[in-house]
Amino acid sequence: MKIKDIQLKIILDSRGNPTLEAEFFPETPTDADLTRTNAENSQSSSVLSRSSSVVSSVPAGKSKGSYEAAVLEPELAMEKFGQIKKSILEKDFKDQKEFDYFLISLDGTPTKKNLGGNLILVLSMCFARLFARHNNLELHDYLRSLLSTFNFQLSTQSFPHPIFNVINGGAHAKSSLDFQEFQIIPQSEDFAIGLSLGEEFYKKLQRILEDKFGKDKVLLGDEAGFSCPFSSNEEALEVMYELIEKNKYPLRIGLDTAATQFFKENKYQVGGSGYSSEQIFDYYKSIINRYNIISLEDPFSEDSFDDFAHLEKEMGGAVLVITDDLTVTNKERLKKSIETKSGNTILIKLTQIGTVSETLEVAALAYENNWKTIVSHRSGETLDDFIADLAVGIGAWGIKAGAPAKPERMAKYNRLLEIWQSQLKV
Ligand code: 2PG
Ligand code: MG
Repeated sequence: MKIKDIQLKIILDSRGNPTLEAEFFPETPTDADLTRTNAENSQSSSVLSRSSSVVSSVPAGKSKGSYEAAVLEPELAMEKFGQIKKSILEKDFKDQKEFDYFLISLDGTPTKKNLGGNLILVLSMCFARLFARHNNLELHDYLRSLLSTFNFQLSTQSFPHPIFNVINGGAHAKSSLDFQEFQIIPQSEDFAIGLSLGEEFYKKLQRILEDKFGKDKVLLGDEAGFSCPFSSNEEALEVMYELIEKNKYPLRIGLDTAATQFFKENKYQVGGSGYSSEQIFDYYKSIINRYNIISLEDPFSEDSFDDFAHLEKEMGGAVLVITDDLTVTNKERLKKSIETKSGNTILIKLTQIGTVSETLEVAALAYENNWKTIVSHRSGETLDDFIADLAVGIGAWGIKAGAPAKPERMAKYNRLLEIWQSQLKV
């Protein structure tokens, strides 16, 4: 597939920070293409859609792992793009891998620090969208088909569980909470039911928090979850747990503690005290049991393979032990985690590695080793809904897209709803 033109520009993300948006324009269909397409499909709209452009944009993290792909300042990325644009437009790419690895080789560094993971990714996502359209495929079907290029055939038809981050702490809020994300996860396999449960819980929680702290003290964090002056992590868990129990909601609680953020001088600083890894381990065990917690993401700092392995060994049968900063969607770090049994579920973030192909390769590796995947947004988001298709495409166990509020989060949940409804019709 040849690309006729690419436009790159700077837009603002949900935190008001500059980020990249790319637009790919396909080669205009030739007369032969038009005749062929008309014969294949009598609806001329398909021809029109094939000839229109596609747009993608990249989000940005705040609690980032040290091993993530490099991010360039958007202004500098624009300059770099000016240097490589011609070489991209000259080529006729046979598939996603060829496109992505062309950019990887142009960059020439393991961390993509030359061109920037953000620049490479925004181009890679646009290529995926254009290639899917070129082949008359829904993006999620196209992404699923790409898994097989990494020798993995997905057999399950499950739909991702939405993971709603309803209380924000850590780096994502001004509150005193050490833990970053307090999530609810519907137990229903029906996505539409799960979404409405999330909405109902979120609205009830808002009323409870406003009564407890006063309206002016209930703010929103970066991922649209509530940010309030809780006195401890347990106080936040207690409010959520009570609400679930009182209404008998089929919801479980999940946590992303994002422990790298509060690991200082070899101790986990929680609630004003320093915990050793053994102490924080025992603390996690007690809250998992008390609040019937289903998942724990980044409970230890980003190089603590052994501590993750310990938790996986003791609690892995009952809890999703999720690696985020530990694995950073990186094949080598996932390999090490698999070898050391440091977890059972990997968080998948396109931005951490910087291309669609490498992301899929990591997902395939996870599945081959019986790990689950959860696709995730970033705290600084855009209106792009690519990750919804990615989560469905790779058959992820879940998708983390923030609270069910704010347009940049709802874009993902609404796209999932659209895919869910379209699958019901089949
Ligand atoms: C995380 C992410 C997304 P950030 O830690 O999982 O929720 O946060 O995008 O700030 O790295
Ligand atoms: Mg995380």
